[in-house]
Amino acid sequence: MTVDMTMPHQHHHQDLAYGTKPVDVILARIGRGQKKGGVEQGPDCLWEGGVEQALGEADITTDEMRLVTDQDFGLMPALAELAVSVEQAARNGHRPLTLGGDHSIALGTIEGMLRVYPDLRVIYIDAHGDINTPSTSKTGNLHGMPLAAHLGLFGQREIPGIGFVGARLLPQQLAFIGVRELDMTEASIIDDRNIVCYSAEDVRAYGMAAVVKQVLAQIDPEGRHPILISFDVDAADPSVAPATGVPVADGLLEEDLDILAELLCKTGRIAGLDLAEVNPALAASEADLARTVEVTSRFAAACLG
Ligand SMILES: [Mn+2]
Repeated sequence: MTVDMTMPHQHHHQDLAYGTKPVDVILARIGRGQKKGGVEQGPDCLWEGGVEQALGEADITTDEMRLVTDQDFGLMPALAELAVSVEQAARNGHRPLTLGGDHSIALGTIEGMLRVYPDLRVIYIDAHGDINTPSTSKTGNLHGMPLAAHLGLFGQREIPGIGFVGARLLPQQLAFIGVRELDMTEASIIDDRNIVCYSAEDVRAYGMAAVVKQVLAQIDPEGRHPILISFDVDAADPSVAPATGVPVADGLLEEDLDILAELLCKTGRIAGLDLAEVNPALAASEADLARTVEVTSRFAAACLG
């Protein structure tokens, strides 16, 4: 057998223009990855309160609408079902937009995307690392563990029902933006594995445009990989997005989010988007909730536009 060494490398996804794929909306009414009530109402609140309108105004085509809830059979079956919904959307050539829900949704969304795009890149925008294992977690809350699960940092027996996660994410497929509250064990996991990580302080020091450029240069230097953006609203400053479960001071500002969304959208490779941790029950006022929903909706439309 002869091998033609002049053949260029096959770039499987290069022919696909992710930016123009229709969007499938998944309402993930999932709140049992943490203990504060109300976050399971986030998806409906986001969709009806601003996301639908923002996508429409940006002329983004939406196709299917799916619904997943953890109320009937519990958290793990809901997350396994979410993985299947995301997988189906991606296989149909669509971009899954998952509205959470607490950030345990990333167990389902990243899994679903990896089944279709093994070479996926994940840009995780969050105040927290969400990279605890059951043994390092101080709270035992699953919304703080999805990345550790995908990286295979703990045994599947440690959490009953998590067997649907293939644990096939490599550290070099992941980058953080906006992090500012890491447990010591999380910080060493990120350090030891050389995971690309830019804090909110880095964003203030270098500017968001420089940070995005660095992130893309580090996780996708050839500019050819599909990207999942997993956005936790607590990445934003509490003055920008107050209606969330675990707010942390000194976060990203509105202009940071605008630049972030614009530059990621410009890559043409956003293959999916998660919106997590909007909790309408934790808003101190109608105005606080409206601001949180508005900022999140604008971010979504700018990413997918
Ligand atoms: Mn999170």
